[in-house]
Amino acid sequence: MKNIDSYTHTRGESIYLDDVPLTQGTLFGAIFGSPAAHGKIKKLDLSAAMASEGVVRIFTWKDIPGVNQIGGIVPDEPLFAEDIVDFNGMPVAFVVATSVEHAQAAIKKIIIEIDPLTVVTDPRVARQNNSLIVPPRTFRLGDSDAAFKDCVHVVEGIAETNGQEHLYIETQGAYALPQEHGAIKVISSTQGPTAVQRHMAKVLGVPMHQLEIDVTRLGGGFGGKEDQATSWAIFCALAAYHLKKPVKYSLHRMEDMRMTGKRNPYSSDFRIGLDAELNILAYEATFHQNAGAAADLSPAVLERTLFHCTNSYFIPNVTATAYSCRTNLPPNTAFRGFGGPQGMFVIEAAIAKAAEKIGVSAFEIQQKNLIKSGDEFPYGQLAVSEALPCWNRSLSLFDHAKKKKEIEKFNAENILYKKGMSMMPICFGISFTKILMNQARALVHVYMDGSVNVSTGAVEMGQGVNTKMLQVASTIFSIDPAKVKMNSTSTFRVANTSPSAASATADLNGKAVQIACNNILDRMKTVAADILKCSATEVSIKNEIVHVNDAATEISWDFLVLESYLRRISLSESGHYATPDIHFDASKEKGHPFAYHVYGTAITEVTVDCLRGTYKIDAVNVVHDFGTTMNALIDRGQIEGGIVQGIGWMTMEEIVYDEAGRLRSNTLSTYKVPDIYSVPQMLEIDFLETKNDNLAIFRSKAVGEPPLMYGIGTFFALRNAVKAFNPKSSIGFSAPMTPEKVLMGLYDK
Ligand code: LUZ
Ligand code: MOS
Repeated sequence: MKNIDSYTHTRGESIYLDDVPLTQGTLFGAIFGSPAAHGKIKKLDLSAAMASEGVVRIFTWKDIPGVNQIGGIVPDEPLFAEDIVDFNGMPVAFVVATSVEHAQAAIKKIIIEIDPLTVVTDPRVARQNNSLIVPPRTFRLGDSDAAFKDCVHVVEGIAETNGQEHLYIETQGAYALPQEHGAIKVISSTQGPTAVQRHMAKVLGVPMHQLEIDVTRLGGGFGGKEDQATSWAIFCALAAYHLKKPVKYSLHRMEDMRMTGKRNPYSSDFRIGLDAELNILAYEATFHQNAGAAADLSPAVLERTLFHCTNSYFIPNVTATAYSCRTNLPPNTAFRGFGGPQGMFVIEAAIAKAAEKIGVSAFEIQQKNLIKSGDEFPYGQLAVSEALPCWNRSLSLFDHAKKKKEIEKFNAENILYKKGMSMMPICFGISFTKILMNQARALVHVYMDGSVNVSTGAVEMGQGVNTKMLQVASTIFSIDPAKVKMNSTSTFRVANTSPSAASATADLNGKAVQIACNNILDRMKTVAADILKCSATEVSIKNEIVHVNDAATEISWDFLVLESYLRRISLSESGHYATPDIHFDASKEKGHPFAYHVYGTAITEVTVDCLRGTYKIDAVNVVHDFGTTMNALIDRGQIEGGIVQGIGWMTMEEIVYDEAGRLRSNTLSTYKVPDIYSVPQMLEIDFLETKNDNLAIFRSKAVGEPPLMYGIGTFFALRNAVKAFNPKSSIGFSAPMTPEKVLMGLYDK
């Protein structure tokens, strides 16, 4: 089934925040962000801005009726700066005017004087200063200290990954519309409507029931709107609250890039130990996460780094410690993979470095140590592994041995071009690591004409979740998909939702839809049984026809729906789902946190131009564990997009803050993302149908985040090509592998 939005997307008819028709009297906001990354506000003069044309009012923290606090995990993040600013772009004042242009013009007239304080941008410096967001955490399996003594090969090093700009096509924004009795309706470009509602209620000092957050769809989220859509929505709501007028703010691209947090950069130390047969016996890693100025989601991101520190390998002795370091950058946040990719990069770097030292290829170490069913992850969960099936199938399907020979031949025959290849196995845990978040609800109405309306907590952000929700309802009822309509995501229809995140949205909300539909269906079957004088257990519906013991009857879906209504049977239901069997004890750092894992293997081939340092990606060939996909088109789209986004992070996307904490890569001319010319020339995805029982909706495994990590393979393929040109190159493990770094590596002495 096609994505239900494909037709309206193509025709430009899909409705995003900026497509919502404006209500008469709408005012427009703009944020004045701190020009300094750290300091004490000495003076804030709003008078010239207030006098500026079209300005209605300027809001600061003094206008907050409730609390000036939006921290989600740790209450350390003021909505507006009060006397201290701790990142460049930190909101100081919200100007509301009669037009966007007037609001933007007024911002330039605000005068601020700041006494500078020391700016820290390096997480290792922050750790030295003991400036941590939360206490460090350590995951342990076995005894790595003891195991290192038994190792024949011990290798250590440093691995670094930079941040990543989310670059959702639709920037952050919201539109607040005052309603009667003090209620406010907010159209928000958020992955987490309940997070917006909850923090807005606290800031405004009103009950949550006054606040409807309504989301039709987002033009992309990628984690950037899991927690960070909140402030913009509250600014609008705060102004609407005071002015009793609709207020809208959607950020200019450069404001968005400057003021919002990104993927957490990490700087990490590793030590890896192997025996003579290349078994990895011991692994130690210390992660320094650059959290930025506030906790935001960083503690949860940190946790997912630890959960993924051994990627797709079984290592019997592991000690992994993670520090969340407070710096003067915008608070960094969720980004597709959520700390997992940062952890997985480090173990891949450790394996690559060990291979070099030992004089084997990384391939051999990777293959030898793939996790098997029954092996224990460092956090105590036992694997139900598809690692080997994916790995082995990728070798045969894509003829790895032949490719390897071809590349060796090419490299022997060419001086100015070198090819490189890598293997990238992935293993990603599916569930929110915070157990309580693994719940969802859905509201299903069957109307008396047989049509169906479904609301869930899932936010459509281009990933196709609404198509999957619709498929669940039409499959359970066995009716034409055209009979089902998906509603927008509203906090007034579905309450207390978890954000659409963690790759778990289709699973959690899909199961809630399934439960709701099944409950309605059970009641309808009782009605059918009464009409047909049989038992309800004998009744089923197939393609809109009521069957008894698999034999078709004369009764249609439409007839049965109407008959149920006439008999005063409820045709509405709210389904609730909470993932069973997951648990985690943070005091021991052990448990069974994930419903299941997703596996896969990517083979990446690249060619480096050894004169220029430029490169092209010849192929990324993937065998991916889909379980049993419920929508191959959508899932393929997720894999393709994830791979390209991962490649962007690993190769060209380079976030640069200067020493003053100012973002230099603050526009699309200085921040390069993959375009059609930089995607792999070949991108093949093989659907491995895996049969192990799992908790995925219809056994169709989560697909949102896992493929991003295939992109890590490109870094190592490029590195291998550099080494083919200059075996003595000391090129390290610092992503992204930009052409500049490649060039330096090629000619490194
Ligand atoms: N968000 C979150 C996530 O709050 N918890 C998670 O475990 C998670 N994982 C991936 C992406 N977002
Ligand atoms: Mo996400 S990083 O699943 O919002």
